[in-house]
Amino acid sequence: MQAPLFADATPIADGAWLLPGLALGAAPALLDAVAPAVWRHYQVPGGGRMSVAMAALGPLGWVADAGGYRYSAVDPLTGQPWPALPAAVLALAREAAAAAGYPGFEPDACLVNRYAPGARMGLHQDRDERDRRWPIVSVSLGMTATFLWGGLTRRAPVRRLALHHGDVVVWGGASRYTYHGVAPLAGPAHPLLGAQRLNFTLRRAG
Ligand code: MD3
Ligand code: FE
Repeated sequence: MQAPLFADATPIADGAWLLPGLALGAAPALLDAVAPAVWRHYQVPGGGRMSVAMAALGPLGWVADAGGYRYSAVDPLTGQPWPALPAAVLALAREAAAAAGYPGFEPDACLVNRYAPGARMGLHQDRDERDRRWPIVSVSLGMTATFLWGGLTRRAPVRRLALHHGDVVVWGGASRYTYHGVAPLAGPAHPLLGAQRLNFTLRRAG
Protein backbone atom coordinates (compact mmCIF):
# COMPACT_ATOMS: atom_id res chain seq x y z
CA MET A 1 0.00 0.00 0.00
CA GLN A 2 1.28 3.46 -0.92
CA ALA A 3 2.14 5.99 1.80
CA PRO A 4 -0.86 8.26 2.50
CA LEU A 5 -0.70 12.06 2.05
CA PHE A 6 -2.99 12.73 5.02
CA ALA A 7 -1.27 12.13 8.36
CA ASP A 8 -4.08 10.19 10.05
CA ALA A 9 -5.07 8.09 7.03
CA THR A 10 -5.77 4.54 8.14
CA PRO A 11 -5.98 1.67 5.67
CA ILE A 12 -9.11 -0.39 6.33
CA ALA A 13 -9.08 -2.73 3.34
CA ASP A 14 -7.29 -3.11 0.01
CA GLY A 15 -7.92 0.23 -1.76
CA ALA A 16 -9.98 1.71 1.12
CA TRP A 17 -8.83 4.42 3.53
CA LEU A 18 -10.36 6.02 6.60
CA LEU A 19 -9.52 9.73 6.98
CA PRO A 20 -10.80 10.53 10.48
CA GLY A 21 -12.18 14.05 10.92
CA LEU A 22 -11.07 15.25 7.48
CA ALA A 23 -14.56 16.70 6.79
CA LEU A 24 -14.88 18.70 10.04
CA GLY A 25 -13.90 21.95 8.29
CA ALA A 26 -16.34 21.39 5.42
CA ALA A 27 -19.28 20.55 7.70
CA PRO A 28 -20.88 24.03 7.44
CA ALA A 29 -20.65 23.93 3.61
CA LEU A 30 -22.14 20.43 3.58
CA LEU A 31 -25.05 21.50 5.79
CA ASP A 32 -25.65 24.63 3.65
CA ALA A 33 -25.63 22.46 0.53
CA VAL A 34 -28.40 20.17 1.77
CA ALA A 35 -30.60 22.98 3.13
CA PRO A 36 -32.64 23.14 -0.14
CA ALA A 37 -32.74 19.34 -0.56
CA VAL A 38 -36.04 17.58 -1.18
CA TRP A 39 -35.96 14.37 0.88
CA ARG A 40 -37.66 11.15 -0.18
CA HIS A 41 -37.86 7.49 0.83
CA TYR A 42 -37.42 5.51 -2.38
CA GLN A 43 -39.39 2.36 -2.99
CA VAL A 44 -37.32 -0.81 -3.32
CA PRO A 45 -38.03 -3.57 -5.88
CA GLY A 46 -39.69 -5.71 -3.17
CA GLY A 47 -42.34 -3.00 -2.69
CA GLY A 48 -41.28 -1.55 0.67
CA ARG A 49 -39.76 1.86 1.25
CA MET A 50 -36.22 2.58 2.35
CA SER A 51 -35.93 3.73 5.97
CA VAL A 52 -33.18 6.12 4.85
CA ALA A 53 -34.31 9.46 3.37
CA MET A 54 -32.37 10.43 0.25
CA ALA A 55 -31.51 13.54 -1.72
CA ALA A 56 -28.85 14.43 -4.26
CA LEU A 57 -26.48 17.29 -5.11
CA GLY A 58 -24.56 18.07 -8.27
CA PRO A 59 -25.04 17.38 -12.00
CA LEU A 60 -26.32 13.80 -11.56
CA GLY A 61 -28.54 12.29 -8.89
CA TRP A 62 -29.20 8.64 -8.09
CA VAL A 63 -32.89 7.76 -8.38
CA ALA A 64 -34.93 4.62 -7.87
CA ASP A 65 -38.18 4.09 -9.75
CA ALA A 66 -40.20 1.40 -11.51
CA GLY A 67 -37.47 1.16 -14.15
CA GLY A 68 -34.82 0.35 -11.53
CA TYR A 69 -31.84 2.37 -10.31
CA ARG A 70 -30.16 5.04 -12.41
CA TYR A 71 -28.55 8.46 -12.43
CA SER A 72 -30.61 11.42 -13.65
CA ALA A 73 -29.79 15.09 -14.36
CA VAL A 74 -33.31 16.03 -13.28
CA ASP A 75 -35.04 15.28 -9.98
CA PRO A 76 -38.15 13.27 -10.96
CA LEU A 77 -39.93 14.68 -7.90
CA THR A 78 -39.45 18.37 -8.74
CA GLY A 79 -38.66 18.28 -12.48
CA GLN A 80 -35.68 20.50 -11.63
CA PRO A 81 -31.90 19.97 -11.61
CA TRP A 82 -30.46 18.92 -8.26
CA PRO A 83 -29.01 21.56 -5.89
CA ALA A 84 -25.39 22.45 -6.60
CA LEU A 85 -22.36 20.74 -5.15
CA PRO A 86 -20.42 23.56 -3.42
CA ALA A 87 -16.77 24.17 -4.33
CA ALA A 88 -15.67 23.38 -0.75
CA VAL A 89 -17.28 19.95 -0.95
CA LEU A 90 -15.73 19.23 -4.35
CA ALA A 91 -12.35 20.29 -2.97
CA LEU A 92 -12.77 17.96 0.01
CA ALA A 93 -13.65 15.03 -2.28
CA ARG A 94 -10.62 15.69 -4.50
CA GLU A 95 -8.32 16.03 -1.49
CA ALA A 96 -9.61 12.82 0.11
CA ALA A 97 -9.36 10.83 -3.12
CA ALA A 98 -5.85 12.09 -3.80
CA ALA A 99 -4.76 11.29 -0.22
CA ALA A 100 -6.00 7.72 -0.73
CA GLY A 101 -4.15 7.29 -4.02
CA TYR A 102 -6.82 8.33 -6.54
CA PRO A 103 -5.63 11.64 -8.07
CA GLY A 104 -7.81 13.38 -10.66
CA PHE A 105 -11.15 12.45 -9.08
CA GLU A 106 -13.88 14.80 -10.38
CA PRO A 107 -17.22 13.82 -8.84
CA ASP A 108 -20.39 14.58 -10.80
CA ALA A 109 -22.85 13.14 -8.28
CA CYS A 110 -23.42 13.28 -4.54
CA LEU A 111 -26.03 11.03 -2.98
CA VAL A 112 -27.09 12.23 0.47
CA ASN A 113 -28.55 9.77 2.96
CA ARG A 114 -30.38 10.93 6.08
CA TYR A 115 -30.77 8.44 8.92
CA ALA A 116 -33.21 8.96 11.78
CA PRO A 117 -32.82 6.64 14.81
CA GLY A 118 -33.69 3.11 13.68
CA ALA A 119 -32.99 3.76 9.98
CA ARG A 120 -30.66 1.27 8.34
CA MET A 121 -29.26 0.25 5.00
CA GLY A 122 -29.13 -3.39 3.96
CA LEU A 123 -26.05 -4.97 2.41
CA HIS A 124 -25.64 -3.93 -1.23
CA GLN A 125 -23.04 -3.12 -3.88
CA ASP A 126 -22.78 0.27 -5.60
CA ARG A 127 -22.58 -0.57 -9.28
CA ASP A 128 -24.67 2.06 -11.08
CA GLU A 129 -21.64 4.24 -11.87
CA ARG A 130 -20.13 4.04 -15.35
CA ASP A 131 -16.39 3.80 -14.67
CA ARG A 132 -15.26 1.31 -12.05
CA ARG A 133 -11.82 2.90 -11.80
CA TRP A 134 -13.06 5.85 -9.72
CA PRO A 135 -13.50 5.48 -5.99
CA ILE A 136 -16.46 6.56 -3.87
CA VAL A 137 -15.73 9.19 -1.22
CA SER A 138 -18.05 8.96 1.78
CA VAL A 139 -18.51 11.74 4.36
CA SER A 140 -20.35 11.21 7.65
CA LEU A 141 -21.95 13.94 9.78
CA GLY A 142 -24.02 13.75 12.95
CA MET A 143 -24.66 10.64 15.03
CA THR A 144 -22.12 7.82 14.98
CA ALA A 145 -23.11 4.89 12.79
CA THR A 146 -22.01 1.28 12.64
CA PHE A 147 -20.91 0.71 9.08
CA LEU A 148 -20.98 -2.90 7.88
CA TRP A 149 -18.80 -4.22 5.14
CA GLY A 150 -18.26 -7.65 3.77
CA GLY A 151 -16.60 -8.96 0.67
CA LEU A 152 -17.33 -9.42 -2.99
CA THR A 153 -20.11 -11.92 -2.36
CA ARG A 154 -23.20 -11.44 -0.21
CA ARG A 155 -22.16 -14.36 2.00
CA ALA A 156 -18.69 -13.08 2.90
CA PRO A 157 -18.14 -12.32 6.62
CA VAL A 158 -19.17 -8.80 7.64
CA ARG A 159 -16.93 -6.43 9.57
CA ARG A 160 -18.07 -3.42 11.59
CA LEU A 161 -16.59 0.07 11.63
CA ALA A 162 -17.79 3.08 13.65
CA LEU A 163 -18.16 6.19 11.49
CA HIS A 164 -18.12 9.46 13.40
CA HIS A 165 -19.03 13.08 12.64
CA GLY A 166 -16.46 14.41 10.19
CA ASP A 167 -15.04 11.05 9.08
CA VAL A 168 -14.24 10.47 5.41
CA VAL A 169 -13.79 7.05 3.84
CA VAL A 170 -12.47 6.47 0.34
CA TRP A 171 -13.47 3.18 -1.32
CA GLY A 172 -11.64 2.27 -4.48
CA GLY A 173 -9.60 -0.40 -6.17
CA ALA A 174 -10.28 -3.88 -4.81
CA SER A 175 -12.80 -2.45 -2.30
CA ARG A 176 -14.96 -0.61 -4.82
CA TYR A 177 -17.47 -3.43 -5.23
CA THR A 178 -17.58 -4.83 -1.70
CA TYR A 179 -20.98 -5.45 -0.15
CA HIS A 180 -21.73 -2.86 2.52
CA GLY A 181 -24.53 -1.44 4.65
CA VAL A 182 -25.36 0.44 7.84
CA ALA A 183 -26.75 -1.02 11.09
CA PRO A 184 -29.93 0.55 12.54
CA LEU A 185 -28.97 3.99 13.84
CA ALA A 186 -28.85 4.13 17.64
CA GLY A 187 -27.13 6.02 20.42
CA PRO A 188 -26.95 9.56 21.68
CA ALA A 189 -28.05 12.54 19.58
CA HIS A 190 -25.29 14.63 18.07
CA PRO A 191 -24.62 18.03 19.72
CA LEU A 192 -24.78 19.88 16.37
CA LEU A 193 -27.15 17.83 14.19
CA GLY A 194 -29.46 16.33 16.82
CA ALA A 195 -30.98 12.85 16.43
CA GLN A 196 -29.84 12.13 12.90
CA ARG A 197 -26.93 11.16 10.71
CA LEU A 198 -26.15 12.49 7.26
CA ASN A 199 -23.96 10.59 4.81
CA PHE A 200 -22.69 12.11 1.59
CA THR A 201 -21.24 9.84 -1.09
CA LEU A 202 -19.33 11.61 -3.82
CA ARG A 203 -19.19 9.68 -7.05
CA ARG A 204 -18.13 9.81 -10.68
CA ALA A 205 -21.37 8.50 -12.15
CA GLY A 206 -21.34 9.56 -15.81
C1 MD3 B 1 -17.94 0.60 0.14
N1 MD3 B 1 -24.12 4.67 2.05
O1 MD3 B 1 -25.07 5.54 -0.31
S1 MD3 B 1 -21.18 5.17 3.08
C2 MD3 B 1 -24.65 4.38 -0.28
O2 MD3 B 1 -23.46 5.44 5.35
C3 MD3 B 1 -24.15 3.84 1.01
O3 MD3 B 1 -25.10 6.00 4.09
C4 MD3 B 1 -23.74 4.25 3.36
O4 MD3 B 1 -23.81 2.71 1.07
C5 MD3 B 1 -24.11 5.31 4.34
O5 MD3 B 1 -24.59 3.63 -1.27
C6 MD3 B 1 -22.31 3.88 3.43
C7 MD3 B 1 -19.71 4.24 2.85
C8 MD3 B 1 -19.62 3.54 1.51
C9 MD3 B 1 -20.18 4.06 0.38
C10 MD3 B 1 -20.01 3.42 -0.84
C11 MD3 B 1 -19.25 2.26 -0.93
C12 MD3 B 1 -18.89 2.39 1.42
C13 MD3 B 1 -18.69 1.74 0.22
C14 MD3 B 1 -19.01 1.62 -2.16
C15 MD3 B 1 -18.24 0.48 -2.21
C16 MD3 B 1 -17.70 -0.03 -1.05
FE1 FE C 1 -23.57 1.93 -0.98
